[in-house]
Amino acid sequence: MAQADVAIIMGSQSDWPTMKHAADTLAELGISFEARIVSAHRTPDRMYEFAKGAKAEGFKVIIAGAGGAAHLPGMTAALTPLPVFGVPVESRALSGEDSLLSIVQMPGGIPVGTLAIGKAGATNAALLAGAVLALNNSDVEEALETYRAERTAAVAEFPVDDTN
Ligand code: RP5
Repeated sequence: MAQADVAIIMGSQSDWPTMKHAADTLAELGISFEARIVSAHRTPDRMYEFAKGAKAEGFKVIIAGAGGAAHLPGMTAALTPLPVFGVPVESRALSGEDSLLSIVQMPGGIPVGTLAIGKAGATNAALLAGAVLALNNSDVEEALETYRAERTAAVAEFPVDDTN
């Protein structure tokens, strides 16, 4: 069984600077995770093995990030009953619009919960994973409440002049 509740998978090492935001957010919420590089087109056998075995390994949610012709989240979702959240990584050629459209346009029947391009998407994927886990875990529920309360408290009521 996996020691972690959430699997963060990504197509390439180059996705890590984006996907690290998901990892950091899960860590802040006290949620266990494991990050792996699993490419749909460079390591298809690894992808198949991972996705087929993810539930049996003990994972409860999968966060999948990929860029360009981003097949990884959809292919993974096709191979597992676990919820899959897709993060479009900002690509060099098309700034992530290609990634977004590749991930979000799943035909009806195999869902991928698709987030925003880049850092915001990676962060929110972790928060959504947390919301799923919180249904059966009061520690995560509390951590999510604290996360929101801290961000609410950090918003000043009035704007100030830029000091630069
Ligand atoms: C995708 O191709 C990866 O998810 C990555 O976003 C993109 C580019 O990969 P590299 O050429 O940087 O390895 O598979």
